[in-house]
Amino acid sequence: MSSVNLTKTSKFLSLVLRHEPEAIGLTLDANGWADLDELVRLANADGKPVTRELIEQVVRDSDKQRFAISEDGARIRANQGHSIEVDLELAPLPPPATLYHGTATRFAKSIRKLGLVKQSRQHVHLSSDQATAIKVGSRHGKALVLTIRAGEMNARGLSFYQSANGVWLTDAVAAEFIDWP
Ligand code: HQG
Repeated sequence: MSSVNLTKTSKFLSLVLRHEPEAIGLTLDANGWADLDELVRLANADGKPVTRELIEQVVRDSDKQRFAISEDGARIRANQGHSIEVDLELAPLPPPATLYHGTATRFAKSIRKLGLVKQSRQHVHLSSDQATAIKVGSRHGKALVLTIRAGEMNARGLSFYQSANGVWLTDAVAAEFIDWP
């Protein structure tokens, strides 16, 4: 299978499992799971020629492990990144002392004023390494890596979660917890 096809399928899965299941008439349960056979059927009915095998390959090979298939193979969900409200049943976890957030320089002024807000997603996304933050930030423009004093936030009672694919999540980051380069 060509990588173009895999990327296209991954983007399609992100769309229907994180943002717009209704685009193909799919429904997710409260925890974000979709029936895999139903997803394949509805996708094909909508002119997206995907197969269960192709989806399984995307899930297996995804560089960021964006999706998970249930143990019985019947269901699929996105590990993080949702804009629709789903409960991923993540337990709060003490974060490392510092985490990183990749953004773009054009957002700096607003972030200095408001801190980090989750915009359309369910959480603010943070990474434990700077290289990931640079990649995430570059999607929006000239990358800017902010250092987040996560340990201090946690000590003040703010919760952190880690998605199944290792992304750190929190509700918001007040400006006082952000160190600038
Ligand atoms: C910015 C990808 C102005 C924030 C990535 C970011 C990630 C503000 C943008 C995942 C702001 C939101 C999420 C404020 C935050 N003023 N701008 N007060 N507060 N922002 O795409 O973190 O490849 O919703 O800095 O790898 O970029 O899709 O979030 O630039 O893990 O799996 O608002 O998406 O994963 O952008 O990316 P996004 P994100 P996938």
